[in-house]
Amino acid sequence: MKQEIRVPEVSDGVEKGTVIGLSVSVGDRVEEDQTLLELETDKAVVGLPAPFTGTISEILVDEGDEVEVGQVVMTGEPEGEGQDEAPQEEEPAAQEDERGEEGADEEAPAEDGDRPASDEKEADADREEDRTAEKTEDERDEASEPAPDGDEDAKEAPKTDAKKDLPPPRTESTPPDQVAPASPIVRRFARELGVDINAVEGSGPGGRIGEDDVQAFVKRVMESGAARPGGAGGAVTRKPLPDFSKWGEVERQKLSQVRKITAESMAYAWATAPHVTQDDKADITAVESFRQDYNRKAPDEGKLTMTAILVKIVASALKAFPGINASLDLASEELVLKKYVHVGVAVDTPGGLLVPVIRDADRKGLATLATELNDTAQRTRERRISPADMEGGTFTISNLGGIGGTSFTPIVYAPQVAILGVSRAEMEPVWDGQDFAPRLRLPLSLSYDHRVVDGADGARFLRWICSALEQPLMLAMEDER
Ligand code: CAO
Repeated sequence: MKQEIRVPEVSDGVEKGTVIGLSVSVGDRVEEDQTLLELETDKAVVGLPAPFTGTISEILVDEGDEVEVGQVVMTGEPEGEGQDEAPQEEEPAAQEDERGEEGADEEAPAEDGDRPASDEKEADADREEDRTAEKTEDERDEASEPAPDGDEDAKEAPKTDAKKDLPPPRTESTPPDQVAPASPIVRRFARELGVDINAVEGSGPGGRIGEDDVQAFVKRVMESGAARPGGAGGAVTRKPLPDFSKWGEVERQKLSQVRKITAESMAYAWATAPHVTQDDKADITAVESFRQDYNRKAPDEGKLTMTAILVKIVASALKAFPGINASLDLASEELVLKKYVHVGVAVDTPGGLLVPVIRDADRKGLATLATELNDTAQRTRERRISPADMEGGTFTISNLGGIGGTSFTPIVYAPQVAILGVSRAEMEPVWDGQDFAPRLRLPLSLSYDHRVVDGADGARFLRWICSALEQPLMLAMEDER
C-alpha cells in the first residue's frame, strides 16, 4: 500500500527548508534510512531518510522548492505487506494537499492517539499566530496587543496535524541558548528595529522574549551607547545600502541558510562578547615527525591529522582550565561550568562553514579521535550531518593551516567563551642558546570572551597547549580528573 513520505521534525525551531538535492527518481528501489533528498534548513543541511525499504512512486517536489515540516514530499510502496500496520489513507492525504494544512486540521480528529485534542487547539492557535505574523504593521499592533502570556505557550506547540506519522526526530532537543524563544510577531518586531533577537534576554516564563523585552533591549543599548559603529548584522542599526549599480554592474545572489546563520551567529558573538586574541607559537617538530611516521602505517580512515592532535590536547587543557569550558549566564549572574568536553571543529565546505562537535573528546584516545574526526569532516563536507551533530560544543578549533596564513582572529562561537585559531606551521630558525636550529613552529591564536576569561588565564591556557604540543608526555603526567 502506498505510503506518504513527509519532512520530519529536524530540530527545535526549524519549521521549513529548501530542497537542494533529490537523490532518487520515481521507480527507484530504496533501502530504509537511505537519503531521499537533501534539505537546507536554518541550522544545517540534512538528509531526509527513507522511512521504509520499498519503491518510490511519486516525487512531489523539485530542487529549489521550499518545504515545511510535515509536508508530503514523496510517496512510495513499502516492501512486505505485513509491515503496514498503520497504513496511510490516500484519500485524506490527497485532500489535505489540496486544502492545505488548515483545512486538514479542522477535519482530522486526533484519532491515532498521537496528539490530544488540546494539542490540536494549541496548534490552531499557533497557525493563527503565524498568519498574524504576516500581517501589515497596523494589523500587527492590533493583533499583538491582546495576546496574553498564556497564549505564548500555545505558540510553542507542535505545528500541525500533518506531523503525525512522521519519522522519529533525528536530533536531540536544541539547547535553549541556540534558538531564541520568541513568537513570530516578536521576531518580526525585533527585525523591524534591526535587533538581533538572540541578543535579547527574555523576561517571560522560561526566558521567553516579549515585545517589552525587545524595547527594553533597544533602550539599554541606546542609553549605553554600546551599539558598534556600523554594527552590520549586530545588535542595532543596520544602515541602508547605497545603490551599488550606480558605480558599475552588480549581481545579487540569494544567501544560503548556512550563510544567514553564520552571519547571525558571528554578529551575535561580536556584538555581545568583548574579544581579545592571544597569539603564541608551539614547536611541533617532534609531534609532526611522530605524525608522519604514524601515517606511513595508518589506514586512510585512521590518518592522524594535526587537527586531531589539537582536539586531544585542547580537551586536556579544558580539563585543566574549567573556567574556559564554560558559558556565561548573565540572566542568573552565573558561570556555567560544563563537566563534559565537547570540541567543535570548523569545517570548510562548499556550502559554507560548519562546526560539527566531537563529543567527550577528553575521554577518547588519539587514534579514536583521528578516525572520528576524519569521518565527521568527510560527512560534513558531503552535508551528511544533522543539526544535533553541531550542538552542545564547549570550545571550538578552527584550523586554517592547511590553506595558509600566519595568524588570524577567530570569533568566539557564543555561548562558548573561547576558540583556538590555527595557522600554517612553518620551518623557522630558532636560537637554541648557541646556534640557530631549524624548528617547525605552529602559530596558534586564542580568542576569548574577556567578560569571562582574564588575559593572564588566556595566556596560561594557550601556553599550556603549546607546552603539551612540545612535551606530549606532559599529558601522561596529568592525573585523571
Ligand atoms: N599547518 C601546516 N599544515 C597543516 C596544518 C597546519 N596548521 N593543518 C593541516 N595541515 C596540512 C596537513 O598536514 C595535511 O597535509 P598532509 O596531507 O601532508 O598530511 C594538509 O594540510 C591537509 O590537512 P587536512 O585538511 O586534510 O586535515 P586537518 O585535520 O588538518 O584539517 C579540517 C581538517 C576539517 C580542520 C580542515 O579540512 C578544514 O576544513 N579547515 C578549514 C577550517 C576553517 O574554514 N576555519 C575557518 C573558520 S572561521 O574562524
